[in-house]
Amino acid sequence: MTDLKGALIGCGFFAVNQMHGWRDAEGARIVAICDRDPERLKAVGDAFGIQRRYTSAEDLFADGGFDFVDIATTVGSHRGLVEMAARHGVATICQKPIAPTMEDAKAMVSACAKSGVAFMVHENFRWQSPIRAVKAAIDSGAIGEVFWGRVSFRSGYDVFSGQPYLATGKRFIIEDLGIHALDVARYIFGDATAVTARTRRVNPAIAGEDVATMLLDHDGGITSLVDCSYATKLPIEPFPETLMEVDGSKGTLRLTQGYHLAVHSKGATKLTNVEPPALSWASPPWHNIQESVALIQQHWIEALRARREPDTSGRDNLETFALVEASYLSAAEGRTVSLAEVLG
Ligand code: NAD
Ligand code: 89Y
Repeated sequence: MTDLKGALIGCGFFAVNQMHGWRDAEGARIVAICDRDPERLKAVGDAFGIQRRYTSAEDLFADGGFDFVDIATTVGSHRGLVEMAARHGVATICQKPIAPTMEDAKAMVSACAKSGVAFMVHENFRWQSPIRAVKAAIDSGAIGEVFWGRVSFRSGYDVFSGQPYLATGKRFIIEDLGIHALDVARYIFGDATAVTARTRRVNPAIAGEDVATMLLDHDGGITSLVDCSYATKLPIEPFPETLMEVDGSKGTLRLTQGYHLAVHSKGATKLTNVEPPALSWASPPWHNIQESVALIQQHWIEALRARREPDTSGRDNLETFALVEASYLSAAEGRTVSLAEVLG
């Protein structure tokens, strides 16, 4: 079977991981790249040996010659680029957060649906091996029926030096990082119906909130707590580990720092090391995230070939984005917000 051909738009900080992932992927390769910044375009083009280079997305689509586009720009450009891809009938992956508003996010999903093109949001945290191990342990029935859970990401890591734009937005941690933890909560505990959130800014040098605590009601009656912080200075820095606690009718599960998974059931505790492998191009501590990039890309290739909706399709991601919107609204107004209110 011939490789799918892809184009990547946005050759910045995170796209380098995506380019490494595509280089190793089975069944797809990147044939063209685009960035409006010529220096970044050159750096990625030279590093990955891509000859077709564009400073304008319009020119890239006009020339065509690829089956899908991978959009790794920041949120402000997502809608315009996804709609452009839909107009050209090109299947699309778009980085998180899908859009700045629910209106934009819905318009993007609808544009792709109308054009009949596949649309996936690059929501990779649920593809991390430790998160997959949690899901497998729950699905094995070892801890019985789940009634409570926690998804926690607390760190003091300096994310601003690599991604300076994170310090300048009115919204920070929920939109940037909490969005992943909220998606993991949906993946493990099911869709949510309501959220109650509190936020805080501790770091005076940034514009948005760097601490958020969210209480979620899930469809099946599970309650979960999703908490994230970039203002938490711990003796051993856990970045970028997502930690989890799950209580069930027959036992408990704990995913603790250092990628330790403890499944306690029937009076015995099974301990497993679930640290992801560091791929050849990995740069610890990012290896956990980097492996999940490779895994979500392989999932995209398989879904596209099988004409199956990807797990984190645009349609699916509206539910995750609704949790982001509902959390900001809840924190601003000090009340519980139902997902129906923000989904419309
Ligand atoms: P960045 O600013 O370093 O890179 C973005 C690049 O896109 C820049 O080089 C910019 O010139 C280019 N660009 C912007 N608009 C463009 C347009 N219209 N046409 C062509 N080029 C354009 O940002 P980053 O830190 O690499 O983040 C990129 C995206 O990846 C963000 O959405 C961020 O949230 C996401 N991200 C995801 C993860 C993850 O684990 N999923 C981790 C980090 C960042
Ligand atoms: O942008 C963020 C993401 O998606 O994962 C970690 C990150 O790079 C910083 O919070």
